[in-house]
Amino acid sequence: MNRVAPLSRSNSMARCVAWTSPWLSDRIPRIISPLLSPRWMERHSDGTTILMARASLLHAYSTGYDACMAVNQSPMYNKAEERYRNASSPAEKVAALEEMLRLVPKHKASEKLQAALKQKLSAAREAAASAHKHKSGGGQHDAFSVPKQGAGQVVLMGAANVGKSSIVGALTSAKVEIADYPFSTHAAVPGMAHHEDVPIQLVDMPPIMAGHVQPGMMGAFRAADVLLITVDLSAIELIEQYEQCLTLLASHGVRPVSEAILEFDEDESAAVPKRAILAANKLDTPGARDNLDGFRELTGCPLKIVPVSATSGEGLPEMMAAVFELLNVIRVYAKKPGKPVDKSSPFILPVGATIHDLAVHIHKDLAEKLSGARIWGGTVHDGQLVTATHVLTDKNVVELHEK
Ligand SMILES: Nc1nc2c(ncn2[C@@H]2O[C@H](COP(=O)(O)OP(=O)(O)OP(=O)(O)O)[C@@H](O)[C@H]2O)c(=O)[nH]1
Ligand SMILES: [Mg+2]
Repeated sequence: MNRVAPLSRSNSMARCVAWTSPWLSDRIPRIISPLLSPRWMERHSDGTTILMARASLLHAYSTGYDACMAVNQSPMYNKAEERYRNASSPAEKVAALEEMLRLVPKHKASEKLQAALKQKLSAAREAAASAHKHKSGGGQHDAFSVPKQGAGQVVLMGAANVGKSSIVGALTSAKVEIADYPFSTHAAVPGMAHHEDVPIQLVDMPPIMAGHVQPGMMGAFRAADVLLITVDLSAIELIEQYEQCLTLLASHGVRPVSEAILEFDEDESAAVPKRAILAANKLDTPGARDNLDGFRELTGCPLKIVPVSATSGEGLPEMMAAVFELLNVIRVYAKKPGKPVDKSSPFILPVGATIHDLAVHIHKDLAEKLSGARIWGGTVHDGQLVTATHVLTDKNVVELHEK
């Protein structure tokens, strides 16, 4: 292992990237040294180069180099980091940090990152212990917390009467309360919807009021994988409904974005990006399409807008497809050698997951015994033999091989 670039100026430590392309390895040190002040760069005997530098700079730089970003931390680590950023309790922070520490690559280059994680973990453990001591037993804080199921959790957010419960009712078998008077929903009501064969959890919520939510609701919005901000295309207050959601999120340090890949700010006090879609409901009502045009024009809403009608069902499949795309996950099917593929329940993994990640997901022991795999679908030849580091794509069929 040769160090390529020595430690230069001290810099706030951020993120590791690694790449194996010799082309990149030759050029990156030369191009980035003046730009990034790399903290550390190493070449490993397997051809991997590891660089640690400030995340924001690295991102700006690496946009021209897909290969570089593609191997930036593991997708499992990124998921855990996302859970950490969205944690609404010290206990959730502890769980996410433990996972991040387990998943961070154990290289010399990541020693600083490991140390920082350990420091955060011990602070979070202390906070969790003191929160436990002071817990009054009311459980109020968790009143709206719903255990996640399926490929991702989508929490509905919006003013009264916009049709949140109607959307959940149209897509799931959950017993939701639908009424033409406001505040008909009082609790979080989960239900399972589908995009093709992928189960996705929808959670109906009580309405938000200007600048105010019931205790615990904000925690549910933070914990969501995707927020479905819902507005009513027939309402005079259409724009206000949208702005109320934005204001509430902003006042709690949350910034909705329709991007599958989240870029967290190094500064932990900055607003946390949250994946969100805008569901413009009641498309079946008179004048709804004109109102939608006006809404787009006047708000310049940067979120992905999906026009839907919970009543007629129009737009709901497109909305679920948009949610699936934003969840940034893939589905893969497992197959035993000599047996037909089991398509009844796909495995859901983050985009960028490898054969090894799939094995870990199924069972830790399986990952240890893994020798490689045969895969079908996507860009590979049917039945192609691949190694554990092969990156999976949506709808791959995988036959794991043990040593
Ligand atoms: N025309 C039309 N009416 C709808 C649609 N979706 C919901 N509604 C009606 O709007 C009213 C409110 O619907 P809900 O689903 O209860 O609204 P909500 O957002 O859950 O309301 P709260 O629980 O009070 O926040 C009901 O009368 C629904 O039948 C739609 O797509 N088209
Ligand atoms: Mg409701």
